[in-house]
Amino acid sequence: MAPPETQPDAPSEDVQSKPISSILIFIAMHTEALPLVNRFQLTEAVDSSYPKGVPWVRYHGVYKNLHLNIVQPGKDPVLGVDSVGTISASLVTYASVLALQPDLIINAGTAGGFKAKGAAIGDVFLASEVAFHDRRIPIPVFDLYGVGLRPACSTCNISQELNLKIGRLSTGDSLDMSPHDEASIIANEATIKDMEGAAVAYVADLLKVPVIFIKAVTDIVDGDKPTAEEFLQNLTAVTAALDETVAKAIDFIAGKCISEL
Ligand code: FMC
Repeated sequence: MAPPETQPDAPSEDVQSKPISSILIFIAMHTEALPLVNRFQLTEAVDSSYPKGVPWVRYHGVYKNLHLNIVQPGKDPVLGVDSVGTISASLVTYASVLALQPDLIINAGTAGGFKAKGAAIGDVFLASEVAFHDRRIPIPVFDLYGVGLRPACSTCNISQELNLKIGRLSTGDSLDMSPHDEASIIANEATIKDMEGAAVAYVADLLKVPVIFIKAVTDIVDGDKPTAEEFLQNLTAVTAALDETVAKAIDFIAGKCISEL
């Protein structure tokens, strides 16, 4: 008789039902991370678990019995700006998961939102699924690989408790949106758009760690303001909303297991 069909990719029952004790929080920009670092009084790690010389930054501490690690890709060594985007996000997440073995990953950050799909400036979303919009490979099956659609860990209780909007997140390596990207984002049925989420999801899937995405809207992609201008204008205020929500989410998570999120 054939063995029963299993879902090898789903987290094991043990992981689902054991209290969460360690959370890895990946945040791309220092401005987004700083309020949380201060709120939880985290200290910067002098890290031997990362390769020597990388700009990656890790803050750590304990809050309500949870080991919290906020990791950032850090400043580009030549240009001195935050290393946003998918490549650094996946590298830092990969190295951090191997070193820290977290029970849960949270990717927190800002995002563009589509007003046609109900997003407004300052809204904080939980992503239901994530996908890429700039990996177009028009060959059967490779097309699906390029899109890389992955579900986030189920977060019905967090979204209810915190009253958060839910939507699909689409990721690409550009802040602006080309017509090609726009078509892919529409095909992805995305409500929000960022530059890291689907890359973090790829690593989380690879290493079998549940992941959730908390994204605050800094700019309206289908509005009439230039994205970069609107993003910079709203970054500080929206980061405060992100900080509040991530803090509430961590309070909610404390003492719970993955299946209770
Ligand atoms: N499109 C793509 N990314 C972003 C965005 C938008 N309209 N608004 N905010 C972001 C996020 C990205 O994930 C980056 O980390 C950063 O803010 C912009 O460089």
